[in-house]
This record gives sequence, structure tokens and C-alpha cells, in this order.
Amino acid sequence: MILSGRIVKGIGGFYYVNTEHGIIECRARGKFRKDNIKPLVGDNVDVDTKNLKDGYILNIQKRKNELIRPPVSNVDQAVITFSIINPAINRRQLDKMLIIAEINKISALICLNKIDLVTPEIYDPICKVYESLGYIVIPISKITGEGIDKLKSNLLGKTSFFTGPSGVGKSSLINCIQNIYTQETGELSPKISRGKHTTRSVELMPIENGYILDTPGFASLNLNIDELELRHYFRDFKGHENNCRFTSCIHVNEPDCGVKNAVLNGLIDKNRYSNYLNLLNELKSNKRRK
Ligand SMILES: Nc1nc2c(ncn2[C@@H]2O[C@H](COP(=O)(O)OP(=O)(O)OP(=O)(O)O)[C@@H](O)[C@H]2O)c(=O)[nH]1
Ligand SMILES: [Mg+2]
Ligand SMILES: [Zn+2]
Repeated sequence: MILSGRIVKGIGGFYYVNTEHGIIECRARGKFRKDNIKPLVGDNVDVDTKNLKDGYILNIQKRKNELIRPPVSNVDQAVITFSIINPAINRRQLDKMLIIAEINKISALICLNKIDLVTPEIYDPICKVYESLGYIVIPISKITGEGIDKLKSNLLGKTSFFTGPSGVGKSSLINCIQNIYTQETGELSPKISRGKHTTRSVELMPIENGYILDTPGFASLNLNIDELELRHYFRDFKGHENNCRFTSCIHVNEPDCGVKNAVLNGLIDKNRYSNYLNLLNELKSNKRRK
């Protein structure tokens, strides 16, 4: 029988394909190796199976996108997770992750976790900054359960990967989501294996009408763009850039810079602008190193 499904995990030459008949353990056909195509977690595939337990992958459907770290395909959304404290949110890393998502054409959702440890005055201003840029921001806590429903509703129908520094609570939030799913449907989502501590393997977890992927620490840290391009990824600069005297303005030392004026007038968040300068320097020094 030929079935279509999604690769949710790969270990040692075996691929676990989630189909309407459950998970089927598959090997790839030799022709993949010949063509130098390696199936990826996230691939939509056709499998041939006789017993609905094991089988062969016959065909990989065209990928919408492909991440290198973690190696996964067809992702729709990055759930960029930081904790407010323990460890403290690093807004420069947050801005960098947002840009990396944008470069890869993956939409981004921001989770600010561990709000049980602080008062709203600490995180409200941060939420406002990123909401005003058009992002969905979810203040959340695994302890109080605040924000979990909002997160869950934003995962439906999508393949989302959780990314953010180690210890911010990505795996904890994923557990909360899976527990809701288990309670609501009365069945366990088809988990294959579960590490106890820091997350290592790449595994798509089926949730109601969607998939989630946990990643260890940061998924990807390298910003691989030309320094002159960086300004285009700061949404908040749009509308102020036309006030710059020079169209080539990169908003650093140029006179009559619309972006710098907007920062001075409080129209662009100061922290965002200083992260821009930091990332610009990072790109410059990467270039020098090459
Ligand atoms: N107070 C509080 N602690 C939390 C919350 N969420 C997670 N933690 C704790 O933070 C620690 C790290 O949580 P993890 O879920 O393992 O973090 P992670 O982001 O998956 O970390 P890595 O897998 O290393 O990338 C654990 O001790 C959690 O119990 C929260 O909402 N509030
Ligand atoms: Mg984890
Ligand atoms: Zn400028």
C-alpha cells in the first residue's frame, strides 16, 4: 500500500513517517543515495508498506524550505523563546533571531517565559516594542499557565520550531502544550522518545493539526548577510529612512539621518537601534575574518 506522510524523526538510517495509519518505520530507497538526496525530518513523503509497521520511502515531495541547524524541512514558524529572567532576556539575540527568521522567510512568534518570577512592569514595555513591529508576543509561564492557550492557538495548522538560549524553558513549554493535547483528546501524541535533560535529537512532535519541534539551545546563530543589507531587516526603520539625506545611508555616522533622528525623538526604540549597531559591527568583523 502507498501512503503519504511526514518524516517526524530519523535515526541511523531509519525514518519514522507519521501517516493516517500511525507511525511507520521506513528506510530510504537506494535511489536517494545515488541521487545524493537525504530525507530530512519534516519532509512530506510517499511510503510503500505492506504491514503498516515498516516500509520504504519512495518519493520526497518538494520542500518549501530547509533549515541547516536543526536539519529540518517545511517549517512555517519560529517560536523565539526567551525568559524574562533566569537567564535574563538578551534583546540583541532576540533581534538577531528575528532577522534570521525573516531572511529564511519563516514567520516569527515571540514567547517571553517565566513571567511568574517578575511583575508586568518588567515585561510589558518589551511586549509593546515588538507588538508595534507587528509580532505576536506571548508573555507566558509554565508555572501559572498564563499564555499557554494563546501559544497553543498560534501553533494550530503549522509546523513550528522552538528556538532560544539554553534554559529559557522551551522544552517546558512544549511539555505544557503536549499535556493539554493529551488531556483534550484522551490519547497520547505519538512520541517516540524523550530526552530527560538538554534536548538533543531532531524530532517533530505531532500536535492537534500541526507539528512542533524542540531544539537545543540556539538553532542557528550565524547571520549571513551583507552588512549593507542589515538595515532592510529592521522594520522599524521603514518610514524614517526616506528622511535620510543619502539613500545609501546606513544610519551610523551620516549627517541628517532620518533613523537617528527618529531614535532621538523616541519614535524608534533605543535598544533596537543599539542592537542594529552591534549587529552591524558583528557583520563587519565577520567579513574581516573571511
Ligand atoms: N519559574 C519558572 N521556571 C521555568 C519556567 N519554564 C521553565 N522553567 C525552568 O527553567 C529550567 C530550564 O527549562 P527547560 O525547559 O529545560 O529549558 P530549555 O529552553 O528547553 O533548555 P535547553 O534544552 O537547554 O535549550 C528548568 O529548570 C525549568 O523548570 C517558568 O515558566 N517559570
Ligand atoms: Mg530543551
Ligand atoms: Zn540614515
